Amino acid sequence: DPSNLVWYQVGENEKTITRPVVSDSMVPWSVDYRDYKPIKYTSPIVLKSPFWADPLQPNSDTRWNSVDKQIDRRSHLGLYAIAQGLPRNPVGRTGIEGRGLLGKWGPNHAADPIVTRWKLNPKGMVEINAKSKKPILQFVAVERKDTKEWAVPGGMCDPGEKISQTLKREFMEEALDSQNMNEKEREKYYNKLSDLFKNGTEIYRGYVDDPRNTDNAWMETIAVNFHDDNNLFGNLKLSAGDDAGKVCWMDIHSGLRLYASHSKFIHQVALLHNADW
Ligand code: RP5
Ligand code: MG
Ligand code: MG
Repeated sequence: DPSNLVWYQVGENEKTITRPVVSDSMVPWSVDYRDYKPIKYTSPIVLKSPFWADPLQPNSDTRWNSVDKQIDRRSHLGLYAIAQGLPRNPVGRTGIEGRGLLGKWGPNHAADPIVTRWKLNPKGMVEINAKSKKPILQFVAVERKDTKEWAVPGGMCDPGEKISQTLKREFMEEALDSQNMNEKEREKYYNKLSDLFKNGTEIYRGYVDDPRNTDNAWMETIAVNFHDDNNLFGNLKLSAGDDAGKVCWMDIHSGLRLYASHSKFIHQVALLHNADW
């Protein structure tokens, strides 16, 4: 995947780092690769030890593969190995050692809310694709500020936070710009969202093919679909916030090219609803 060869960094010290190519056959750790020369990289943002990041060298009492002082260090893929004191990416070689832009050594957990509705034509009827004869589904998409790619408005789980909270909080921040609401507005939107988010269908749980992944730090997520069949969302105004630059209802079809593994999640959602793809 060519988008995986480039290392993005936003904010201060913006620069691009080229990820050494690891051919698919050399990815598994079980394959002997004596000439493997990953570059070492930890972003200057992470080196400054922000509150969301682990220490530069993990403490000797870090509890890998467990919940460690509220931080979930378990992987959805099962137990991961510790090599030379550092977690090893369970999927294999990535070309980069260190944490790159990720805060946590090992799994970095996120949640992805996929909010969908049927596309309506100007007459208010569900729009049907002429070729497939299937109805067209739309989802709330954001344009990420970092890579400028369209994506699901997901984000990282805070320590101790329940997934259901992360899903709501990230949707509020990125698709409704809750950080720029007053208390009253925030409550109104939160209550509406809570209604819609009561019934979700889990779409995916596992590793994400994220451009930030390294040999020692990687993204994992739980993606959940919330389908707005009762037009709860009808008059909720979308507004991009936090790490999202734009937001919109996007038509779902097989031509979508989204951030990381998000096209795969959206395809699953289309199958779930027997929608056009
Ligand atoms: C992706 O990164 C996940 O699927 C999730 O959408 C996202 C979380 O990272 P941030 O949006 O907080 O950067 O791997
Ligand atoms: Mg976010
Ligand atoms: Mg995000």
